[in-house]
Amino acid sequence: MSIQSISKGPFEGQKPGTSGLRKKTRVFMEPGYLECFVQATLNAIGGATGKSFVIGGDGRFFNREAIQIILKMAAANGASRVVVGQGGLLSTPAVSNLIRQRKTDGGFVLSASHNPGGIDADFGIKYNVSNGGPAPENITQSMFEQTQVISEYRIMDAPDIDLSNIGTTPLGDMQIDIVDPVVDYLALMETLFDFAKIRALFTGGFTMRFDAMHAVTGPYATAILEGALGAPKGTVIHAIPSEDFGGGHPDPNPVWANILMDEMMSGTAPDFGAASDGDGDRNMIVGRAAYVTPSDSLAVLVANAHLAPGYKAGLAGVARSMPTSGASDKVAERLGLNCFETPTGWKFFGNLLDAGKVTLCGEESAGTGSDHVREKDGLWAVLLWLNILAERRQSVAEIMRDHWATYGRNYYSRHDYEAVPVEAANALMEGLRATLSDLPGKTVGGIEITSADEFSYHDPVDGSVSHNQGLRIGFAREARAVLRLSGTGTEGATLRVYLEQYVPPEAEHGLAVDVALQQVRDAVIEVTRMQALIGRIEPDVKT
Ligand code: VG1
Ligand code: CO
Repeated sequence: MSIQSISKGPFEGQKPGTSGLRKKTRVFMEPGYLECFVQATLNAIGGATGKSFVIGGDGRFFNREAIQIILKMAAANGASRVVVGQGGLLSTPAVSNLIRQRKTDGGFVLSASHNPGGIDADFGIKYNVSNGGPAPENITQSMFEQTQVISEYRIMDAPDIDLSNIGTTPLGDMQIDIVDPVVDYLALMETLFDFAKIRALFTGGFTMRFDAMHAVTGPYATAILEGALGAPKGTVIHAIPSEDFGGGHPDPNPVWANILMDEMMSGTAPDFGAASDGDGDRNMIVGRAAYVTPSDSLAVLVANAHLAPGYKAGLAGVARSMPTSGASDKVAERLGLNCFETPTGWKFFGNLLDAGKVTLCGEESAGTGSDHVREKDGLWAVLLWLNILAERRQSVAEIMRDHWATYGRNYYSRHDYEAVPVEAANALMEGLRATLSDLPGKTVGGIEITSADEFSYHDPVDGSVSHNQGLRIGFAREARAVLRLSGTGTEGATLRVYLEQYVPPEAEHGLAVDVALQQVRDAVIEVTRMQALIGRIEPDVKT
């Protein structure tokens, strides 16, 4: 075994986006591409000498090969220890937990999350720091700078490491700990939730379907729901992770999780349904004939978290990403909790969580989490819902009705326009940006615009500022629209339009979401000149 220095790089475009570097799988498979990004990351953190890392991925195509490469590079760069999931599998929240529990210097997550997998689909890599959370912007920025100047990488010339057995194995001077992906995560969940009570709920005949979408949560959900909590076999479907997610799109929303949705809307629906994404950090919650929009789910969790043992002392506060609806703000206001609005992406919650300013965080994109790790956590959200259902003994639909009657309802939907030509998407955003200051006071599509700006975030903990985090338009009567371009896509641009209309507790809460949002949608289409600039007004996906 020898350490080799290979001349390679730089590669263009290795700029981490909302959640790490995501590209077509074939791009990652180009000789030296992954290697240069990993070396740039190690260079950006001041080298790997004596350091320890966690490595795991969601099992998609190229996961195994990528893990072998990173292990050999870590060894060649002088790392002392790497913790890796058996078979190379770890969910994103499990990586976060292991970094924290085993006090490693950081970790690598191999995933493109909710993007499809396969040789002609997507792959991704993300670096997390010692608090268990995604690298903050100053680090992703220096990683990007390193990718632009890199000229060689170091790798151990060694045979592949067998990751199939739990235990410890050396690679040169580095120690590799191969761990069960589920055990430590399950132990953490047991400290937060009343497993006996949830078990009793299932014993009492409560029924559930969890769609793992052929992705990484399969083994976790099976062990926790069907194992520790005693739910009947078959509660978890699509439970075996596959390299291409069964040919599907592991995105837990009503469009891509349509098999689960169809069952939940049918006459034979179980009491509760949930799904998670490729890497296990997102969640979809759906009751019998009652889809819960992620922003509402966050609000319900904030209002009810004290019912679970891990949160019985109450919450320090709540943070949501800017495009997430204000439903959680309404709860925070009434409960007197700290309330923060951050840019899209979990990396912005890290400082608030570390400083103890917030306990729960959430994003409209089906991400919810707490201070138990520094990532969003799909199964955690499902277990918190189960704990609440076990305490309240009401249906999901009843809980939602009560919630809206108490706090009002934030009708909400996100409209995605996918694979828009980059120039067209930029033209639309530029055009809107240029008119922002003229908009307040105008009436468009029958509603008056009261504010319009581009969101900048001032981190209250470290004072850093992040500009260009989305264009927002406020309307009279608590309606709002937000526009931004996705930072996780791999093809063209994805335009995200977030629509929201608040109605107070005494108002009608049973409108179809599209109907409630019609006015604000029409206003956005008009004000952005959408038809003229991108050639369409119908989105590809509504969540
Ligand atoms: C999307 C979501 C964002 C989420 C990010 C990563 O980003 O909107 O809320 O944090 O994906 O989630 P963007 O830039 O495409 O809008 V995951 O589960 O893909 O790690
Ligand atoms: Co994800």
